[in-house]
Amino acid sequence: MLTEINFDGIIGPSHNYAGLSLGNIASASNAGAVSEPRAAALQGVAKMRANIALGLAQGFFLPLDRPNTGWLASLGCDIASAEPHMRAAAFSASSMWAANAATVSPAPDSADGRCHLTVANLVTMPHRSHEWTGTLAQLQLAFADTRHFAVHGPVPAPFGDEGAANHMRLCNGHDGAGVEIFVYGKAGGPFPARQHIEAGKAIARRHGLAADATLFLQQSETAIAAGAFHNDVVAVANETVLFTHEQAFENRTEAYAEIRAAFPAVQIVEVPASAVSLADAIKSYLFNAQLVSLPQGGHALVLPSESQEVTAVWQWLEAMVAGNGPIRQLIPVNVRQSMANGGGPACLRLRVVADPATVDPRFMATADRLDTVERVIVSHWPERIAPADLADPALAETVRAARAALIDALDLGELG
Ligand code: SUG
Repeated sequence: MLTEINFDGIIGPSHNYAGLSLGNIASASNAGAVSEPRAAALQGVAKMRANIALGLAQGFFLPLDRPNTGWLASLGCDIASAEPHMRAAAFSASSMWAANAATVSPAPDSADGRCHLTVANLVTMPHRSHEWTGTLAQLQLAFADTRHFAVHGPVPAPFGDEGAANHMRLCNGHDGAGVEIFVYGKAGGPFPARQHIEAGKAIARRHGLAADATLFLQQSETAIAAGAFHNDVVAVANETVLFTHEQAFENRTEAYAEIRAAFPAVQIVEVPASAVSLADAIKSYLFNAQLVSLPQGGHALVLPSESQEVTAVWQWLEAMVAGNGPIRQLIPVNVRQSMANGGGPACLRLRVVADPATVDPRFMATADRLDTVERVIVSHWPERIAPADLADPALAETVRAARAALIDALDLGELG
């Protein structure tokens, strides 16, 4: 039975605030702060547990091998000799944001009836550009059953691809055929547009998507310039619902018309700029929510607790759920450590529509396996990392030992 499984990136032991992401306001404003990797990872596990309690299928990916000394070596340096920004790039725990791991086309959308995954190249940000090799290794292991899955390597540079963060899917039910929307950027004011239209087109071809069920829409320059470095900071879709800020798309009227033509059943829930400014949307991350179908029917928004702190946002959301729309429930979650680097609940997960029985069970989250993960986090994850700690060889050792302990506890030695 095909169902939506959310694979969360377990927040890695090297989680730190290095201000590496130009155009990501939270990352820039928390640069140099002291991080709390242990608390961060426990917040992530609590989110997974809460989603399981809602009746949702849950999986996880492991942190990557950091610091990435092989990457530094290819650049002619090592941890000791690297300049601070390159050392931080080698240490980054950015693979926690699993929405950027891959673009996923479920089996009902593809010509060969398999679920297709293309690992994201993440070429725009240096600290993220070396994620894909480790991510690909995990995708190939988790989705090794080639009767049901096809895992593709990255789209070649220079076509930037940020994975599912710039991809949405509309459908009548997760297990039926859908319309896939690739949202690309062209310009972002002072900030980079990370997703190239050619990347989306290449993925659509590789995944065997039907032309009449595939859309390419431009993200608005205003949104990127305001800090929406990924489309999932200003819009999210689930089944028939598109929850979006008024200024998410460059040509809003044409974009909505194209969506309606391709998928007439769409319910567009638009938040007007007059009610919630782009600045408040980005501060509160209300759109970086998991819009989920509850087993008992209806949609819920699993959103960051920061949304409750911006009055205009929370008022709008409360009025929305009190009304007659498709989104009926608000579920705030605390992922503050990730949020301080610009990653909300939606960034932390990759949605894969599949039969859970066809996935390598070691990547599926059960209460017991999450207990195991939590035990390793509590015993091995550093409590704090200050920027200067990255130069201390002891931290690299702690981080490596922590990941090794998790691999061991989850019996995932292939990833070692
Ligand atoms: O790529 N932050 C990530 C946040 C990714 C959020 N993902 C989605 N929207 N789907 C990024 O900007 C900050 C790391 C640092 O600054 O140290 C960072 O990489």
